[in-house]
Amino acid sequence: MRIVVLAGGIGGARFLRGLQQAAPDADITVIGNTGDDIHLFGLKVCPDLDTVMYTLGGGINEDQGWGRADETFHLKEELAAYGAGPSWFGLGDRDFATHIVRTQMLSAGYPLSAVTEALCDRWKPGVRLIPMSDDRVETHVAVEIDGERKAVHFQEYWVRLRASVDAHAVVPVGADQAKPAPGVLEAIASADVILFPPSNPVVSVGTILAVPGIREAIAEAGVPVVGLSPIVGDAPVRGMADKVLAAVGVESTAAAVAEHYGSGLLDGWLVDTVDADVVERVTGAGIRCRAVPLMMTDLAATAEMAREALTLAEEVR
Ligand code: GDP
Ligand code: FO1
Ligand code: CA
Repeated sequence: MRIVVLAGGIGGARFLRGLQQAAPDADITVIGNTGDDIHLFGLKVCPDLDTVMYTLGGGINEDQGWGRADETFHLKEELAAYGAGPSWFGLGDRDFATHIVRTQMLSAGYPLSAVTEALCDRWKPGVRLIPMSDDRVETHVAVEIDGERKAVHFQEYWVRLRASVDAHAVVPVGADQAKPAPGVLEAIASADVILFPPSNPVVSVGTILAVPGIREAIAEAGVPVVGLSPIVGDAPVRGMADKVLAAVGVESTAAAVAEHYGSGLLDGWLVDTVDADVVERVTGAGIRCRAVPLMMTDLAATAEMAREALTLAEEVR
């Protein structure tokens, strides 16, 4: 079975571990979000690609969900001693090596998709990880600070500001000009099932869908498209997804997120058991819906979520 997953960082990566356990023989292609990417200290940092790569490759900091296990921060301290910022983004020594190798390869002319494949040669994540695009896409967030309206990089909004101010708009800068990376449209066209893990619907899955051709390819693939809600009990399980959902006029409920994707894209939607009351509403919107436990507390629970998603896919096929 060929499975395509559109993934952000932590939510996407943790779900993928469960999917690998639930479907050990499946051929899994992950289309990764690169809208979170940022250039720091002359280096290209791809947080969501790295989170997937490290999580599936056994190098992730499990408590944090991002960055490397057993990490140190000597380089960051030395940079700070020179007054070289930003200091609000925690790049560790081990992690730095990834960004150095990536930047070196990009400078030599390799596209990001080829670089990602080379990095994965080390980590062996057990999936094919492809960035959504080789072209530069950067999510910016329009905010108002001290009465002044300005746009900040998504990482600045998320990490430095901790989404403490309202987001007026979320713009994937460059997405309209970006082309899907080699292999993306081919993977979608030959998929048996397409999954939206519990990833951020706006800045992760939404950004991937903003690359011209990807949404269309999914809608035209003619195979089941099933998503799992990242919103449980009217709030994100982790992070501040409610802030970016509000920016696009979507309330933070499992039902509203399903309707935001829409029946033109989604065939099936899993909500948590605490949201069982919305099953009827989602079904009424033309999306087959079921309530099952959706908390990725451990691998067994996550694998069960993946099994439920694949079962729902069979029902809508
Ligand atoms: P990010 O790039 O690190 O922000 O990660 P993603 O975009 O892949 O996923 C973030 C989303 O995952 C957040 O909106 C969380 O609400 C959601 N999430 C995290 N853990 C869980 C969980 O255990 N269950 C569910 N249903 N959603 C989760
Ligand atoms: N998230 C944080 O909250 N603080 C950090 O300092 C931070 C550093 C960081 C470094 C590398 C990396 O791959 C990810 C990192 N993240 C950090 C996570 C990440 O940037 C965000 O949580 C997601 O992009 C939000 O979707
Ligand atoms: Ca992310």
